[in-house]
Amino acid sequence: MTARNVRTQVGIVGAGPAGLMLARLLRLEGIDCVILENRSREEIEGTIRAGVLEQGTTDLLKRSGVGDRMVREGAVHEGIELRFGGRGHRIDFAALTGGKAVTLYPQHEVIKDLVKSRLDDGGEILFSVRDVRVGGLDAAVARIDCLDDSRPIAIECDYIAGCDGTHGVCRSAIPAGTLTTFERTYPFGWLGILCEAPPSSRELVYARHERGFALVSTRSPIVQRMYLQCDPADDAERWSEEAIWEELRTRLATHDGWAPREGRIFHKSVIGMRSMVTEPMRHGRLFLAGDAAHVVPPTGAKGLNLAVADVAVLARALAAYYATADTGLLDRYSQICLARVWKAQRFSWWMTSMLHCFPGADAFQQRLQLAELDYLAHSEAARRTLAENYVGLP
Ligand code: RFL
Ligand code: PHB
Repeated sequence: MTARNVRTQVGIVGAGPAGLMLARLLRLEGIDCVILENRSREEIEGTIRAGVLEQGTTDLLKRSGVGDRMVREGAVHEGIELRFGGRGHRIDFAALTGGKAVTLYPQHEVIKDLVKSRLDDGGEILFSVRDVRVGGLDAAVARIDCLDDSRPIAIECDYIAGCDGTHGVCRSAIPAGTLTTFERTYPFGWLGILCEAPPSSRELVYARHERGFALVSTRSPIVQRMYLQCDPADDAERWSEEAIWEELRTRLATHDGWAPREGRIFHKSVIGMRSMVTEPMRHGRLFLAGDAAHVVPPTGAKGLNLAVADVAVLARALAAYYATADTGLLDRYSQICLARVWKAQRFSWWMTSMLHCFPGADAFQQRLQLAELDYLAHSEAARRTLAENYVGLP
């Protein structure tokens, strides 16, 4: 089969939130790009992941003309509940942050909106490509090679955006010894479920219990999302519906008799919990963004939001470069992103540490956890710190 050769300004590897949002922002700046994705459109539009969008993420989606459905169908949440010792304590985001909030709108719906906007604009996304390789990172022109069916495609570009997530190929294409990786793996995972039931609570509930963490989230008036701390090696299939509800009832119970509203569970999976940061987030013509550069445990609901924040910086830097040939902002990309990434890492680690049972933790550590939660319940300053981080730092 004859090879296809493409020349573009920016080659984007990965059609997750980072890659698709970058393509949208570049389009608004009149910058040409190509997106390569190794899964099919159906797969990326059907993968269940995040749900919480920070204020800055929703503002950017709206400003970029891809927020209409999110505004219509998303649910604005002005607070969350922290639950421990059988009692709930509300964190009032609106009051503590001057009116800010988060929006509950599933990640795969964001993906659908971004894919549709790109295709409606006549942009291309190469789905289901194989054998993606990136090169020329230190040369005058960067290059991406892949196979579309069995047809070779060669893309030459000025820059590559590595938006291919944790298991992608871009990070590992950077020469050994040039990156430093900071990493922590937690000794537990989350069992996540989707069920057919009405909402159990008006806002998200983050619960700490002696048997482990539990989280009540939502997807729509008829579909709910809940999580339970579990062994990271657990097989979701071995958790029966009854065992899941029993554990959720126990961990979420309050003295005034609150119980989750139950319904058929139609999706369950176990996810690991990890913190990881790669420094720097750039090598030559390759810029890493989103999960390709950093991973947070989901307790702070930050992953997707960090991915969007990275590409907002990258799009601005590329726009400045194409307008003036000045590489100043591109040169500061890593430094600008990492300042935010580390703060989100700290917040996600702190929420995780405060709310989970650590195997082997002694009574001293458990008392400290409870003291931290009690401090939050009784100090407005402490609640403001949580609220400011949860809705998203500027
Ligand atoms: P993604 O979404 O992983 O997208 C990467 C894309 O690249 C493709 N790919 C390749 N394409 C071409 N060639 C290759 N060699 C490739 N290798 C991979 C993949 O198929 C994929 O389509 O990364 P991105 O764009 O950086 O986005 C990151 C977010 O997806 C992630 O951080 C969030 O889902 C994390 N997360 C949450 N984030 C939040 O902000 N709020 C939340 O409430 C939240 N909840 C969650 C979460 C993640 C979860 N899981 C499953 C880990 C809840 C869960 C349960
Ligand atoms: C979700 O709705 O999937 C969700 C909500 C809050 C989190 C993590 C995940 O902290």
